[in-house]
This record gives sequence, structure tokens and C-alpha cells, in this order.
Amino acid sequence: MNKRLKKTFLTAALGGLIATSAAHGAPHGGDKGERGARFLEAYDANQDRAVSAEELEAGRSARLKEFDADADGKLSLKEFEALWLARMRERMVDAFQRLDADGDANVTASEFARPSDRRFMWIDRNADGQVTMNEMRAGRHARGERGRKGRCHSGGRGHAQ
Ligand SMILES: [Ca+2]
Ligand SMILES: [Ca+2]
Ligand SMILES: [Ca+2]
Repeated sequence: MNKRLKKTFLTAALGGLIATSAAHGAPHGGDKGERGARFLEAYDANQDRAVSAEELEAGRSARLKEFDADADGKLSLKEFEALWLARMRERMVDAFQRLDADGDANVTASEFARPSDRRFMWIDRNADGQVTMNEMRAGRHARGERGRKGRCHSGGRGHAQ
């Protein structure tokens, strides 16, 4: 319910390791909206909900510097691994927070089940308690119209022959 409290609690529970990713809630706008929000979160330094070329450059070099452990201006595989894992961790924590509906830093069986139950009900158009291949395909198309574009339209890219 209280989102701020929930984030605070979880941040404390995980020892503050995830402070940056927990500071802003990701909107539930599908993959695309999420990625956009993550991009803003990462680079929008002056918080005007827009990322300028300067902000992008500044954010990028700060990130590189942060993970360039030996400060040689480059990322070795090992250094990149640390960056990658940190990024994955942020996404993992986002996913955890989305599941943990009551924000007690534990995902119960029912919290764990909720998103897939919801998806199941949503896809099960004729509500017969079974999701068929056809319903899944139809669900994908419906999603495609609202979110990911192009996925469902074959030939949409106009390859020259
Ligand atoms: Ca900005
Ligand atoms: Ca380096
Ligand atoms: Ca919970």
C-alpha cells in the first residue's frame, strides 16, 4: 500500500545494497515503459524527465569510472562482469519488489502466484480454466498492439527482395 515505506523497508532489509534502484518505483507499463523508466532513472541527473546528450555522456562515463577498478579507462571482462551483475541485480530487485505486494521483503506463495494467475486469467478468454496455444497467440497479438510493436506483423520491416 505505502510504496515509499515498502521501498524503505526492503532497502533496509537488503542492507542498503540496492539504494539506487529502490529510490524510484518503476511504472508497470510493460517492458518498454520499464526500460524507458530505467533509462531516465539512470541518466536523468537534473530530474526533468528528459535525458540530454550531456546527461547521457556524463552518466555513461560515471558508470564506466565506477566499474573501472584499475582506473585504466577501460573495462576488462572482469570489470564488465561486475557492471553486468550490478545491473542484473537491480532488475532482480525490481522483479522482487513487484512480486512482494505487501512489502514485507518476503515473497509468499500467493504473492509468487499472483502475476502468473493474472496472466492466466487474462489469456484464458473463454474462461474455461485452460490456456490453449490459440489463446496464447491471441494474447500475444493483443499485447503487441499496445506495447511491443512489430512483433506480430510479418513482413513489417519491408525487406527488399
Ligand atoms: Ca534531464
Ligand atoms: Ca579497467
Ligand atoms: Ca510479501
